[in-house]
Amino acid sequence: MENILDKTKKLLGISLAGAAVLPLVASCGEAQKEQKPMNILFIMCDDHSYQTISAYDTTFIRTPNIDRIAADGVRFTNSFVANSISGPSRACMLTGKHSYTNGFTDNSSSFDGGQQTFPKLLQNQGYETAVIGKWHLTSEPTGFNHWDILIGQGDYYNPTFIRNGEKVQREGYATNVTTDLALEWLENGRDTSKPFCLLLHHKAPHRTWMPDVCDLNLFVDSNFPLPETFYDNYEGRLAAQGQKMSISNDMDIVYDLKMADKDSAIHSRPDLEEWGRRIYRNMNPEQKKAWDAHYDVVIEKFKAAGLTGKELDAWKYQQYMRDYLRVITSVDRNVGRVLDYLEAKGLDENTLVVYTSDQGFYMGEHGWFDKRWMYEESFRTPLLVRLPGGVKGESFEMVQNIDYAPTFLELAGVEVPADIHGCSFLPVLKGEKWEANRDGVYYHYYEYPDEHAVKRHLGVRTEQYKLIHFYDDGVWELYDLAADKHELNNIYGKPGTETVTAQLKEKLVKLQQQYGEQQFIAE
Ligand code: SGN
Ligand code: CA
Repeated sequence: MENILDKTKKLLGISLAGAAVLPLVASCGEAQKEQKPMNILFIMCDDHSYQTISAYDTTFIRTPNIDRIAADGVRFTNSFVANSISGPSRACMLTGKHSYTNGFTDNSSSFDGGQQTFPKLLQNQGYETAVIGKWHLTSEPTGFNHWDILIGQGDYYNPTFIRNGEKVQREGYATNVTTDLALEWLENGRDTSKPFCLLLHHKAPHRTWMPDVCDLNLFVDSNFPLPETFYDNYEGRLAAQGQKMSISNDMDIVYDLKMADKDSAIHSRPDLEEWGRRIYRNMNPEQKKAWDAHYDVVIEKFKAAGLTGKELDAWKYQQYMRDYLRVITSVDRNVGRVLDYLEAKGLDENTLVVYTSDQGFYMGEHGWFDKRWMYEESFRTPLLVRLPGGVKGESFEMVQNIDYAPTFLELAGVEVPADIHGCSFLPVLKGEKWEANRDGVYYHYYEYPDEHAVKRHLGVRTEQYKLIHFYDDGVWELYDLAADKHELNNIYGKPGTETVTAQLKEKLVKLQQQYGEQQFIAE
């Protein structure tokens, strides 16, 4: 992907081609009265990296359907999350508030559904609202006319959903089934006299990256180069030294990489191995047949090769990437089905379409899979937004997932409540100047101790710098993103950084005060 900071220099570089901005709020004037209200289609995947969307980066895969949203809308290059993990990220989006305020700080939390959310405010405005797919907030959804959600993380094959409180198991592959349910609701389920807001939230491509059977034979001959930082030694970064998300050391051969051979000759971590086999047992005979036809061949080759050391690392990386990209292929195909539906029904003319992920993901950078860190690959998240009549192009504004709620509200003509932390980026979509109400982007991750062993941290990012505080250990990190895009060189405490450090700490404290986070004021 191109250097973001080079691009940032071209700030405000949005193309104004086709920028006939529609009057969005039907409040005054004849023309506006005839304007149909805007629907909202909010598509989100789980763990989809911007590295694997060709509108961002063509290194790995082509995603022609997701790219349709970018081609007709805005690609946000500097799009960030507030807390890089599923439940917290979703809670930030629903409320427009940082984790400390919305109360959902890590995946063991339960969302307080009594609080203000954008679906509730849209409902009050006369919208028909629905959430279909992954929810992951423990408590039952509130503020939706219709909900049909996966249980917890959900399963890739034959998943059980909870439809308005009732469990229903559905045969098929999760991404297809979730899309079917969304199309069914759009076609027959909703009250067509009202504008709609549909949250279509896929489980894919979450671990363990299980492809649809029809995509198993894709990428078999592809060989992806290891990222430059694959063998990072984490020098100068204490927290990174203790993590457990390394492809070499923590990715399981059977559970993650599907080497569950029939004679059990391959052994892995017993608990994970058992989970891997259980997932397989959940498939129907037809699915198992297709699965075996593909993986049995890979398993035999893998056993015969007897790989160790760096050869084994490289094999794991290829296997991981192939499965991940197969899962993305299915996501892209299903995004295409939904966009086609909107076009066929003429709904594309008055539907805002958003494509995003609950956070970014590591494609082997620093040797990792997973997310959680404030480092770029997991702090950033894809964000493509198509506003009918809006501008097309790329925006370098630093937006965050707390901005989605106010954007949707402003679009719907709802006054944005003053307690929302985010800032509507609707002006950006309309090609207007954006006045964000923040001084840098604030981040706070809380989930420790837990799987992958990422220490709690908070920080601030500006266009050029990032300051991170691992507060339980009193450790600081500072990166100059212009000089060190891979964040390998922690310059905190180095001579010459005193002024910038003091400025960033001041910004951090200011942001904590602005967001009412009193808990961890930095020194
Ligand atoms: C599961 C995964 C983890 C992942 C978390 C959080 N393990 O616990 O690898 O980090 O979800 O992911 S697994 O063995 O169950 O796959 S999140 O995106 O839902 O927050
Ligand atoms: Ca996720």
